[in-house]
Amino acid sequence: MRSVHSPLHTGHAGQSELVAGRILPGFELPERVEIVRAAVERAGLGPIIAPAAQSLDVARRIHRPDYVDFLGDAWDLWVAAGNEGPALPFVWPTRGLRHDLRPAKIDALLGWYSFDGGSSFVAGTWAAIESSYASALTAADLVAAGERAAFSLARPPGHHAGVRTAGGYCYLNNAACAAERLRDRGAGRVAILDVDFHHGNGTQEIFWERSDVAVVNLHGDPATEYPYFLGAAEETGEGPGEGFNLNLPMPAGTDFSVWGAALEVGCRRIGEIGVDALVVSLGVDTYEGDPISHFRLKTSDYPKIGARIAALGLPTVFVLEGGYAVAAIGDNVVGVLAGFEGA
Ligand code: 6XA
Ligand code: ZN
Repeated sequence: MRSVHSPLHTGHAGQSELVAGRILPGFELPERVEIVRAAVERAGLGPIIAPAAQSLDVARRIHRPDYVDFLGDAWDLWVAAGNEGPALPFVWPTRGLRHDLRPAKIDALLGWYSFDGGSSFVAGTWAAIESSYASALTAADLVAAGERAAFSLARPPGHHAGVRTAGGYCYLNNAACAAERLRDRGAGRVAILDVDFHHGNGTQEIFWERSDVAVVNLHGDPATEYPYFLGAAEETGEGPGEGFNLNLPMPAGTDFSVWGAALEVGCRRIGEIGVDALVVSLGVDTYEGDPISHFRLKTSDYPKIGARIAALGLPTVFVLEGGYAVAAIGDNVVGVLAGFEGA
């Protein structure tokens, strides 16, 4: 399969995040994608191509247009206000505060357009966001044009990004945009299968009331795991989307014997719904060695995931999400993709 990749992600570096009471360098590093790229090359998975230039039209339908504009403007506004380091929010319009007045100042806009402090901006952030988005749409176009599968080998990730909020290292929801693109190109219904350790709260929010994009999430139980405030089993969608959102939360310590059974449930559900194409939010922070997550999958489990996904028999777009055990991220991601191709 072809992988879509742009070097522009490297400008999104030097972000900070608040971890256990300290501002630390972010976990979501450029080397993550560089290591996956090297592993794709080493495994001979197929050509690595550049993304085609893409308009922001799909992003503006998936997200609020003013949010997309903000992402493009945030760094310049931050610098114009006299700041130098990473742009981080520090105040949010949560319960008890007003949400009906869009603020004027960048310090407040950062909180207005985010749900946590995990998505800071540096000089190269917007170019990286655009390149990750373009990679996902290009991969979707390859699949819409008849390829069995394609891989968006890009960062920043996207599955936490909601209709109007950044968070959890995410800005534009690349997987949601890929699904929308597949719909635009003729798929009647699409499924998104999110196998990242963390619940894809943004993806769930975006498609909550839609039946044309079904969302299946396997993740750490939000009672104890980030993002905490979405992802319970009882959340099944609303209105026309009722029954098209499936959450399969699992406790910390889950290994492949349990996780693989949940994947089976998720895949069967996708089969019952009946879809024309699949987008996989491919996070490998389910790995036993991941520094911020709490499942116990082994490197030898990842090819089995790819093989099970292949058995769905669907045109498939893989979009990279999380995974922070950098020494293993290449083998784990390529394990899924090679397991898919070998099935
Ligand atoms: C909170 C943890 C962010 C999780 C990001 C992630 N600092 N999401 O991997 O899938
Ligand atoms: Zn994750």
